[in-house]
Amino acid sequence: MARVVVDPVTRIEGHLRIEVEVEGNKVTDAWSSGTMFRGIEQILRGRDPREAWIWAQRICGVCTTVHALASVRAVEDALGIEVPENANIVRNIIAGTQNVHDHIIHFYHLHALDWVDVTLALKADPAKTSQIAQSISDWPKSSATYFKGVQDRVKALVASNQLSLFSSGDWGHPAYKLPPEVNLLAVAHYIEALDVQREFARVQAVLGGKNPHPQTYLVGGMATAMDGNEPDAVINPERITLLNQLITNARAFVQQVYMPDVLAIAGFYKEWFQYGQGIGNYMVYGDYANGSVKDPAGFMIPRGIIRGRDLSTVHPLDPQHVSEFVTHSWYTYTEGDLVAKHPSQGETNPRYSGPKPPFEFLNTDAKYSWVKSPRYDGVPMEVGPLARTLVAYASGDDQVKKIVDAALAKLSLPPSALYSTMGRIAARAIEAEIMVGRLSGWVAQLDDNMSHGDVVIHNGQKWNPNSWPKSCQGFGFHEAPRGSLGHWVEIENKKIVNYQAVVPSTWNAGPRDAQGQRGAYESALLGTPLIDPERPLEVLRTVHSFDPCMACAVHVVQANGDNYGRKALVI
Ligand code: NFE
Ligand code: MG
Repeated sequence: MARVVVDPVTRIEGHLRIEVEVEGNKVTDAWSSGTMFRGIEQILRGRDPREAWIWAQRICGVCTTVHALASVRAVEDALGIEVPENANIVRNIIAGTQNVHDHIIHFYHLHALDWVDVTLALKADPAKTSQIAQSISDWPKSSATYFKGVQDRVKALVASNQLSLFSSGDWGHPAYKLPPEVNLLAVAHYIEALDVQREFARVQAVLGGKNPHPQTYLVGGMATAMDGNEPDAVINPERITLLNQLITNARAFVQQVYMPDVLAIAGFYKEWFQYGQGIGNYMVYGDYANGSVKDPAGFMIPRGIIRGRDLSTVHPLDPQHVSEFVTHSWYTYTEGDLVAKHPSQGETNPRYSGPKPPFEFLNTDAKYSWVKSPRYDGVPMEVGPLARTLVAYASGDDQVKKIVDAALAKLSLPPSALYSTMGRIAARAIEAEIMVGRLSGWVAQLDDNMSHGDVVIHNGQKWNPNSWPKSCQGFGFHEAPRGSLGHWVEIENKKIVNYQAVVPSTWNAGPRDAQGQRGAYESALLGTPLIDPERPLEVLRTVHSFDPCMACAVHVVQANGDNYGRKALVI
């Protein structure tokens, strides 16, 4: 039996350590540890709730805007504020753009290299790559000359001996299975995706002033002035044209590159539709309201829970049933560390007792992570694009069903294949395709409202704190790229007295709870095959399939020179 330590896990946001026990080339147990503490919940205490979103948004620079949205919604919920339709639409466009942007980055820049061996791209025949590309898509950049050009760029990079971001890959690992030509195709699209994500982020620059961290939120609406006759308004006919153009370009990339690439690569790794199954419970708050965020019936992404992989029933969800354990996390609760607390009563009292330099194993019988352990009715849940796809599929969403069934048919797989590492990757592409399609509808709605003179975008009714109750509590939520996000705020005498964020990566990356139940990463890693425990590429495949964000999950790391560059320590 060997203990394999991967620390830090790279190609994620933030700092994550994974320890696995390996027996007979299979993972027999796993522990997930968030190794950074941020403390934004503490920073929010004592502040004016109207500015909470500015601080909360800094929880993360990858899912950037999502915490601003959850935060304004929490404060609006506490103060009983409904936002105008236009504000809701602009929020949907910003959030939907974030979703698609994030999924493209995840597949190409954070995850692809677990499946794509860049060095093999050098051995490809560009003419054959061109044939493959044209057989799976009508994306115009697909000539042999184009792929030869990409190959030459990679050759020059290798010859320069400055591999930069490609320098510490597991190149040559026997778990890589793509033919050289498909590797070249993926490398070409890796490079193209850099431009695509930069261009698409301009939607946020238009509507939010900048990316990351758009600056146009307000409690009660948005600060994005709409005026059909005003060249200086944030939203005017010229901007509508620009938004449509940016969305059209991104949609072409998702449909003609991202989705075909996912299907092509997945076809070579079909066994990964069995590995990485995980907990089997899926939770979705739901989001993208057509009207009020208080009415889940109108959500584009339906709310609900699936238990034990049973798609015959979507269980109702009530955020009151969420709680967090700190039994195995570096925090203490006033009532002791065996209880779970609802976030409205939540506490963040850090007390580190983990490994000391230069090296110690995690003490997995005690506390071993900065991430808390969220539970629903005491049960661990997986959140994210796969959870959303499954809940929508089981709820009978026609569009989701159609795209999922088409993808499964192409790969000759049953729906149960979705409960897997590759299922998470496929679900993300499916979600991106649906979302990028919805974006133009919201822009059209905005344009239509503007042309009818409906330009109200803020409800300032309760802007004056003297109109607030002496004390109140609120819950704000969002389906962020990585899953269900909740912010809970308590306001007293016009100030925040408690603030708790329970974030998608908190759900997925959390450690065991008081009952010893594993978190989502920990469960998904069980049974993962490892060809070579010294190079645990397969562990990364499953962990990366969740798109970890530890900055979010634990909402200042001790920079120890040794810790840069992923390493696997086998003992
Ligand atoms: Ni920092 Fe995030 C998303 C949130 S956490 S990336 O998506 O909320 O998982
Ligand atoms: Mg928290």
